[in-house]
Amino acid sequence: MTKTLDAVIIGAGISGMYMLHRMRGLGLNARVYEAGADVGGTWYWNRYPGARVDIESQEYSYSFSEELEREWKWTERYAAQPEILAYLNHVADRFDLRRDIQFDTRIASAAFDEATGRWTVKTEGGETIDAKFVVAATGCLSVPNEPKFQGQDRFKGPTYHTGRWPHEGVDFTGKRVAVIGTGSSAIQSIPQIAKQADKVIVFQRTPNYSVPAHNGPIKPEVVEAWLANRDQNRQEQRLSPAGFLSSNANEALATQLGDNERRQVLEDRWAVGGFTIGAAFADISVDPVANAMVAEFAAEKIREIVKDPKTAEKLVPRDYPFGTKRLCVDTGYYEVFNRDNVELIDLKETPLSTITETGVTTTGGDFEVDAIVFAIGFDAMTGALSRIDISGRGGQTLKDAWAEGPKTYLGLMVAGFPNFFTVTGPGSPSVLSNMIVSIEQHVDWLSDLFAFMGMYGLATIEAAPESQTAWVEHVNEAASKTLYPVANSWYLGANVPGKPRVFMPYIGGVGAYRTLCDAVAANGYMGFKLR
Ligand code: N01
Repeated sequence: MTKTLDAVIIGAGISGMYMLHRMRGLGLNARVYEAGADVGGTWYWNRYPGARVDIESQEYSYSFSEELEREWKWTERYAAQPEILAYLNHVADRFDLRRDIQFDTRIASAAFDEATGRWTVKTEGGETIDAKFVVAATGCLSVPNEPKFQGQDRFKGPTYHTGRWPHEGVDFTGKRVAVIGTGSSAIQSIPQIAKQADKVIVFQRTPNYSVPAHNGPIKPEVVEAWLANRDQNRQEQRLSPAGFLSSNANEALATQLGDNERRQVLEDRWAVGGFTIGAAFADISVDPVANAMVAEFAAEKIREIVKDPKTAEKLVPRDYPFGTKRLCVDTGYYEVFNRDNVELIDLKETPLSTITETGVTTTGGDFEVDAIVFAIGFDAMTGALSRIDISGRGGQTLKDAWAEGPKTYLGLMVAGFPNFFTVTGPGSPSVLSNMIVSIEQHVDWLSDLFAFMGMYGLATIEAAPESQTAWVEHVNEAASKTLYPVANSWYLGANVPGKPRVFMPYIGGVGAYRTLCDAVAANGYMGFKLR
């Protein structure tokens, strides 16, 4: 039997939960379909040891309900995964969301019917839903990169992916553990695993820049100051470059400061910790000279912390500018290499050749281990959507439409796919920002749109192909003015073999992007076709 709804929302993470709440407020009959067994999205799946947010807790939360914000008490400067998941469960309870969320249900396909102007959505379990709107709240980093190492199936011990960590946790006591990858997930988990395991061997293909979190209990004065000025803080977040204020963006140019002055700025920010260093100067991400100054400072810090000079040199990034791969925020990452039970293998020097029954073999030797942790990241930004069979006008599939890389108008809609929306889709600030701020902006914008369509009795909205083309050009042009495209990052799909090399997020800034989206809406949804 076909279920009829106003809207299907795919995913019960931070986006899907809020979208459901807003749709209910509009009187729409919406239902969320979620592959996992509970709410939380990213924070439901990523349970690896050490997982925590790297934006300060008071900033990384919903802003739509002041009561919610005032009643929830964060305990740490950077909340750990269990606390964030508890928060999201609290939100689900507080707003009674679960009665409209169907868990353990993966969406298999969504097809637009041109005759009716509606979508037919199918679940993997065989249910069919007829809906006016489909909102993909599928997340930017929700599909783990599949390990594809030669010989991996031979390995006799357990293997884990940081993005799909067992709910019951893993006890590494007495074990020798291989960790493959050195991105944020690895950098957070390695210090924790090393506390427990007998031996940890880190297999690094590309070193990452990481800055200390200086995590600790959240300071009462920080919370008080945030809440005392709550409305203004939230508004400033929404209009800021990256959706959070604690980065404390500096307008000064690194190249115009004297050596001592520049050094002082960097030292101060290193001492504060977190992303502040990424915002130390306005020219870091556009001027190679300024960038090299910050990169050199970071390299000095690595050499200061890591006692063995050979290991330190291996940990210093060399082949991409500072911050053009997502900056990591750590608790004791470089320090972990001073432990006797941690060894670093540089896969650029000695590439990984195979996984064997008992461990990992590189061109430099065999490493026997009891367990392997794959911290190899995600098929980012497009991975979740490319795994659903989505077809729009004329039966065109999203896969085909995006064969050369994702194309959207404002990261919100794809030409030829009416009434199909992507929350924090490619072409929006998304992963270059505080995700919750960007999620709320998209969901609020969509809610206003749904209200508008309801008021005027409109059946469909779609992106005009020419607005999409212009937007894609603008997104590319914005990226090309920065150093970001130089790095082989997941922002460009470079971590997934065969993925088109396209800079996917919009780098123009959260505030500028919001202003633009608001102007589009105020001008009768300029660039969209409404019927
Ligand atoms: O994944 P990654 P992640 N052989 O893609 C290596 C967010 N996040 O899960 O750089 C050997 O960054 C790969 O090497 P290389 C955050 O946005 C947030 O750590 O491709 N190595 C790299 O070192 C983050 O950026 C938080 O050469 C292989 C690593 O695996 C994003 O999620 C916490 C390999 C993958 O790093 C992804 O982070 C965690 C291979 N075949 C994550 N394939 C917080 O907010 C890949 N690698 C705290």
